[in-house]
Amino acid sequence: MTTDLLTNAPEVEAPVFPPRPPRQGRPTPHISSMDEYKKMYEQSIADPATFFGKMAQDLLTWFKPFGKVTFGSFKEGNVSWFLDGQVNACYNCVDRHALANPDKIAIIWEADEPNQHVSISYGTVLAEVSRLANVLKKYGVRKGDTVAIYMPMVPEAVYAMLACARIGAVHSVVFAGFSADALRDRMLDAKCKILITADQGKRGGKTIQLKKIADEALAECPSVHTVIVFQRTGDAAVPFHPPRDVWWHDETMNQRPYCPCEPMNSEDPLFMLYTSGSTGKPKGVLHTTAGYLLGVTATTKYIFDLHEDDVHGCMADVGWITGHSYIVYGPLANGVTTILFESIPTYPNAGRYWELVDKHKVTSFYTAPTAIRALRRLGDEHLQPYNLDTLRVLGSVGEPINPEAWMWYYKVVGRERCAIVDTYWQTETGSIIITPLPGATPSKPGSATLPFFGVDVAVLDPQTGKELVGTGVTGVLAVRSSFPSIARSIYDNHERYMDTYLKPYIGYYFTGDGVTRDKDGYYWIRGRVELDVINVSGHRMSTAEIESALVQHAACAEAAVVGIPDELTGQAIVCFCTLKTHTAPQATDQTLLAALTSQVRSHIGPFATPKRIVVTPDLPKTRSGKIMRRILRKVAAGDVGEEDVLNEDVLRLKLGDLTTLADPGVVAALVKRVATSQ
Ligand code: 6R9
Repeated sequence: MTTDLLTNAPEVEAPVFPPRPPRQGRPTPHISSMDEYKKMYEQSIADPATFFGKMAQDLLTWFKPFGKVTFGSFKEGNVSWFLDGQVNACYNCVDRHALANPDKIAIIWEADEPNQHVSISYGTVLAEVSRLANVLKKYGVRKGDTVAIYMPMVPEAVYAMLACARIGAVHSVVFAGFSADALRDRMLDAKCKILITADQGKRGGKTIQLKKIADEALAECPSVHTVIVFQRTGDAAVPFHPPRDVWWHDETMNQRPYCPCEPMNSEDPLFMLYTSGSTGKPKGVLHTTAGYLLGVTATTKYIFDLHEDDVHGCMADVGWITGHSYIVYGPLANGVTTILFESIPTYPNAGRYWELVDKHKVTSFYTAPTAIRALRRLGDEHLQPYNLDTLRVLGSVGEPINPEAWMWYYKVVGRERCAIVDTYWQTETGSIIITPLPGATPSKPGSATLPFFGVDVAVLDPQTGKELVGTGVTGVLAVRSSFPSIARSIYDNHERYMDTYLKPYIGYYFTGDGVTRDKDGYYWIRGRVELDVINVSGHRMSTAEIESALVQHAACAEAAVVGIPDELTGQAIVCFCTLKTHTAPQATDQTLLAALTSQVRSHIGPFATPKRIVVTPDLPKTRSGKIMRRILRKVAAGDVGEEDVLNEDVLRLKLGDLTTLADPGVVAALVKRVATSQ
């Protein structure tokens, strides 16, 4: 394991911001003191069965009560919660609110163009979800089948997820920024027979050709027999191939607006979502029904401090886990109003988020550090015209938030009156696991602070796996015992689940992140400990995926990809490629560089666009042939200059031990290439 990210972890000294007292007329926070948090946290660890048993009864509606609250262990890989209970996620997110209060607004859809929005009641959501659920049944979808969803940010994307949940189908949402190849691989892996998509998507004034891309993917997915196409734009030129393709509007129009909910066992799968790991093949992380639902319901309630009339604005895309948990399942299970935002923070100008907050009276707002940094750079004047007074909680997710961005969020957006919640979690944890609680936790800019209820955090020595106890320690972040929303498996590959998460340190769930526990017991996430997973603007991807895209280009012999620090995007992608000999003269050819870039974009998606591609005669390798990414990362980040290579001692100081390099001359050549290529 590469652990140089963890060496020399700086002493963490930071200012402390106590929780803000509630303003006049605002609700008292659910958890309003550190003592209350500590008491509940201790209970949740000492007796999780009682703690979560009660919470599951209080927060969820059950068709049949559960028996044993928790069973299984990380050691065995058989974690399960709320055994033999029967529950339906859609019922909890829609029906129970629609039955009590059908006119209450469930979703506010803020369209790409700023003057368009639609408010949708819980009653309407129930009817629309039911109609689609009946369409799915008509096309043969049954409990346990997987349905692929490749949708833009429209309410129908949410209906599609909930319709699956309603009839017990397992949804597999593929982010609409993914390419045809990526969609194809995911549909094949999940053995999908149905795809729900749209003619086109709109984002930041641009049109995304979803159906065209889907058609390309479908050409190699013969098992998909039905494609339900929602008309977002109605463009007549969009390809449509009956009988495989059917229109959403034609089909739903003919269905009854009620469909009964399938009672699901607590441990039945609810959805799968692909995420990048250390190999090129994405893994379908599998979440089950009751545990996931309880995790997101509880975290949304306590971390965003939701109350009856709140409007929750999570700016993520439903194609990522943040959208699943904090746009769809978490807010709707709590019966509040959730915002679905189709656009981007800078369209038509950098005031878009704040206009949205003002217009819809958003009370909790959730975005990623990359957006916060970009908006901060564009200037405070974009906030001036708007009234942000309704805001109480501001959340951050996806990567560490640097203290400067935190302070800007706190002062300029929150006007020093809002709680900042830096929430740490992963696709695999299903819900937030380390976070402050508004009203209770004193914050430190840059720290995700303390664990949520039931999350028993450990810091391990990466080499020995021994627990590093006490304060002022840095190691890898692990969790000692299971909590309800932890993923149960990888779709059709339990062995990979065990190998990735549960076997590296027996008895623990391994997050893959480095962490420091400071003198006050606060956690500071330090990023991935392995260099093979990188995080660009909060999008997690594996270097192997990008490398495998590059080597599929006819000219590319070998590729090595690294992440380098980037002020705006957190990390940026730098690719090193060697060329097949017959193409070598084109090494700096702009057309070749453009072709390699588009190779990555078309295999993965535009969000994986490399910042830089360096064509080099050779890559640094160990004698056993392993590429030394550690060296590439430092060279790419500009840590080594041309003059440094002249002095062996300086080089050793900057790059570490180079004795395992098969050909030490490679470094000088590399540094030169990086300096001369743009
Ligand atoms: C929710 C989500 C997970 C990885 C995770 C970590 C990084 C997420 C963070 C954070 C520091 C935070 N990460 N939140 N790092 N502070 N508040 O992003 O899921 O896409 O699976 O990524 O993101 O490295 O391991 P996912």
